[in-house]
Amino acid sequence: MAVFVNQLGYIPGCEKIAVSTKPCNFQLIRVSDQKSVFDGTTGEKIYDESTREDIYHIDFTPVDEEGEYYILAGNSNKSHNFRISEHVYKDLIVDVSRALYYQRCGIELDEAHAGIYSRPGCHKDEAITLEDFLKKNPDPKKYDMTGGWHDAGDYGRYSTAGAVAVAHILYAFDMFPESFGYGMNIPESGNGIPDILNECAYELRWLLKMQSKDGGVYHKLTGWKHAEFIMPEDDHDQFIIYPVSSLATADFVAIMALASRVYRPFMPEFAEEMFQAAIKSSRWLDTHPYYGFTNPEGSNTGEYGDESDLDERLWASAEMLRADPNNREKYLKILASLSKETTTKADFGWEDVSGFATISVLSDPKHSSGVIESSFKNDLQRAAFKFADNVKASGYQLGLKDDDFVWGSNMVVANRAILFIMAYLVLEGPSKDMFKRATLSHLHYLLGRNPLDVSYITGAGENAYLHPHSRVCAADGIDKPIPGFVSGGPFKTPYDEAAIAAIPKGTPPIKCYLDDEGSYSTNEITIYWNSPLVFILGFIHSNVFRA
Ligand code: 9MR
Ligand code: ZN
Repeated sequence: MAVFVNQLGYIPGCEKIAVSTKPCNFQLIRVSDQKSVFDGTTGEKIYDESTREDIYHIDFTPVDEEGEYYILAGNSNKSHNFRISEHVYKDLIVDVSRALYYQRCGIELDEAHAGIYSRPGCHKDEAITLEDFLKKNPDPKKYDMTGGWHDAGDYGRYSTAGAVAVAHILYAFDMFPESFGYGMNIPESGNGIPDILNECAYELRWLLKMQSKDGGVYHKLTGWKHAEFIMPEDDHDQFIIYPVSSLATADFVAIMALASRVYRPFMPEFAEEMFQAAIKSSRWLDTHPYYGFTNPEGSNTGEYGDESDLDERLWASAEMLRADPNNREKYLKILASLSKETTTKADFGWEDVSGFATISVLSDPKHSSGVIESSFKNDLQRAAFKFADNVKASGYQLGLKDDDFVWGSNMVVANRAILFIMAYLVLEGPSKDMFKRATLSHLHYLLGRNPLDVSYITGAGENAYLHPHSRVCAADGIDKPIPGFVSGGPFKTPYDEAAIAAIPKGTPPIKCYLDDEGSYSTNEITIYWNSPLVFILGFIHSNVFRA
């Protein structure tokens, strides 16, 4: 039998549940003196659909005393050690934020900030356009496109992915500013600006370079193929500027508009530059239809294709409405018409960004409970209750069904939590508490209370995964992975050779995971799998969570 816990631990005053695979008596043992401070019996048998197994809850909610503990189930089965503490996720929010610093491209990560993971600046060579690349133009125009965060385990940089990663973070900062007082020990630390904004500014400055002269935004900046498993400073493949897409342009408008209002009090000139950039690209959107993106034949870097740009345009109009009060009528009209289109208004990933419009509209202090607001609120309510039903039916208290275990399912987990947070903040009534519990249960899953007993965040917990698919982590010669990286997690139809070979056919989706650096489809890292954690932890450390 086995007992699964959140390996970092639990917050006093909140529900505390571990999952046992067998019914049993249990004791909660305090590590300092090995004394049992609480005991009991597992609850009723629960059939968990995701594993096709019966599981049992070990509920020790009444214990609020700060300390380090483990669960002794039966007479000999120990869980991992974990803490009960007000501060149990304090280091985690710093680590998941700082992980982005380690993704910085084009700048040396010096020892003072990066410690054992220091490395020289990378990808400083100039880039050329796809057209020149394909024509093999002997004298192509060269562009300085340095900067930004490496997207993931690869060294590409992609506009839509970057915008989404920054969005999770800036909305968190906007809504829960009191949670972001922490220093991150990055080069800008101590400049009087919250470090989380310093870090995001690094990505935003690069995104500004992705805007073309006429306002359209280039979809991505990558090599023709992914680099081998080498350090980024050793990768001198030609970087290519791929064409403009309306997806990238609309996301760009949204993120620049959002950033302009968030940065205004801290960096007014930068905020103004972003505001002007948003206006320019917003005009481009007015006069251009959908432009998608597909990889040219033979290129294998990320695609981030998307058949509809309505959700991106919805988000852009919601943010322009807030950033540009002089043109309120214009954006209100666009928002009203787009909000009637079919989008979920409840997701926060690179493909479906419509949930960001929901956050934008419903977190606006000036929002007026008008017709548009109600439509956003209704969609939020519908989605949140639907996923809450999944939580109730799940032994692991998870709002995911088999089909949700897509490539990067841990983002689905995290984004469900964001939806529950929004429901908690916006909806009134007796379900509020349930949404708060569901938020925490998704964090518990990511930190080890799952059927694989693994913490999906490097360095967080006794059994944290060790082998992220990350070129840097694989090539740096250091055993210990950089802390704070969220793994993509189980994928119902593993795609890479390592995972296909290791995971038997018929394995339930929630267990289709391999902690192997070759497993890019179940164990990669990306900036936008980390960023939702900043939102969730920002909420947990906020005044509203404590209220
Ligand atoms: O996160 C993306 C996932 O949703 C897609 O299913 C997958 C395949 O298209 O691509 C993922 O994004 C990858 C990107 O294309 C390139 N950098 C690494 C990303 C994470 O695997
Ligand atoms: Zn680089």
